[in-house]
Amino acid sequence: MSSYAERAVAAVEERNPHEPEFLQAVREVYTSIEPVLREKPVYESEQILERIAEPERVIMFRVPWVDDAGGVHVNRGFRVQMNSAIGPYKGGLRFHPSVYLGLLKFLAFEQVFKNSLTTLPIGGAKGGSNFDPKGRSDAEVRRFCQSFMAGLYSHIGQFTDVPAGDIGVGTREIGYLFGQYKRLTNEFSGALTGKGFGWGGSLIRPEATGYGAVYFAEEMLGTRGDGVEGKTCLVSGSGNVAQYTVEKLNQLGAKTLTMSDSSGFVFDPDGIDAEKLAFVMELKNVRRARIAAYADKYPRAIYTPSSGGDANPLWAVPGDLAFPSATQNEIGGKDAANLIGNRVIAVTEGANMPTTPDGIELFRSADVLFGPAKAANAGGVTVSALEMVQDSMRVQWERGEVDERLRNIMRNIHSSVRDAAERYGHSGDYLVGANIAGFVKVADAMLDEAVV
Ligand code: NDP
Ligand code: 2IT
Repeated sequence: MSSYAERAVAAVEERNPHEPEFLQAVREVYTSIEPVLREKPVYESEQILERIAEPERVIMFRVPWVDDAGGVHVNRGFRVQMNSAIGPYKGGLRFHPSVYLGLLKFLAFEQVFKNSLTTLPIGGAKGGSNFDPKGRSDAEVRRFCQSFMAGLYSHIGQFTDVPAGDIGVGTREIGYLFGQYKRLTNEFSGALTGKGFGWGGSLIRPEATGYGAVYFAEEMLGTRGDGVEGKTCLVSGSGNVAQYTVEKLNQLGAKTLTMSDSSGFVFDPDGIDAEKLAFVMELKNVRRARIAAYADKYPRAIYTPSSGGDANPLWAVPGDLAFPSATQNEIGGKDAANLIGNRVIAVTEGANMPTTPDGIELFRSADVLFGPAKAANAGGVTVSALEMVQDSMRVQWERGEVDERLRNIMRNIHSSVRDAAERYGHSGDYLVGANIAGFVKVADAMLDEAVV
């Protein structure tokens, strides 16, 4: 007879046939929490797996806007409010042409368990649009953001749902979104996080995801008497998460060899030091140009354009630690095999679901330390939740205080994930541990709150 997890996966597949990323995320979680489902049959009798994969609410709206030449465009806006059992909905907004409902359902589903792991009282959500910011002027992005918020504002709020950034949404976009929210509601409240420090934001929020991922790697390596100091590192992406991953790696004495964008990657044999990272930040955040320009500026670096093949040459560069920090499914089976062939010690997921299921299996069987996204990249939403605390108290904490809290929470996430894996007979398996620890808290809250 099939298990409850298998039956629930089959039911979710039948209901959501054209959403491959969502199904991938659900399969991974459900199959890895089997031990806890066996231990507590009440999860089945109360249909927790059926309920937890169904968004509490989905908002979908038209986003019309006018380009600089007067042309009219229409995009699609979404907010997937997945689960509010342990707190108000919380999660980022993604602006990227690949966005559709199924992609946001995967991200919102992951967010539920990630937010549970942070130890803070936040439910899970995700939103965004298929708007492509590339090549758009500042004024076009501003008009788009204002129109997006006109469609969203009545569904969010400090006690309801608190969006933040994700791919394509950084401090600039949060500013435009926040200004419009404030205008429409006549209220200055912490309804968005990732705000500028001068208008209600938290210090360390820009750094939090990248710093948190490196802190998590440090914890994992610590279990083997090792650390990031002196290691060579492969980082993908060159956006928010990648930039602050490299910054923290530099601070801790590691050397980063690679960064990338969707056009290609750079390999710098001398390492991307603080000065070169400042160049990348200016290139990506101010000039909004391509990473290829890095190799023009630093001629010892080699630029390789994306080929679209089934293996990414970035992951064939020899390195001790890998930090995939761009997007989902960016490490496939061949990439994992290449990393293992080059004796990678740890893979720490800065992006959401960057490793495919066959990649994960290979890392497991090769005994590579594997930090799954919902634990390893939880630092971003952690400091978002700390921003909510500061907004409620009408205070702003010092940089050192926020960083210290982030460091402690990443340490706690690491130990709760390890403990859960150990308790259920999967010692050292961070994937099983993260899924179980994240799930149990939300599922038990759902039991307490009855069938709603
Ligand atoms: P940014 O928009 O700042 O940067 C994204 C980077 O990834 C860019 O270099 C971008 O290249 C690259 N990228 C995006 N899509 C693709 C793609 N389809 N193929 C190849 N490269 C791509 O986003 P973030 O750094 O904020 O987010 C990166 C990842 O981290 C995402 O998975 C996000 O969900 C996750 N994350 C982000 C958090 C945050 O706080 N921001 C928190 C937790 C997770 P290009 O410029 O060419 O598009
Ligand atoms: O994937 C994520 O955790 C984020 N994009 C951050 C969400 C948040 O609310 O800060």
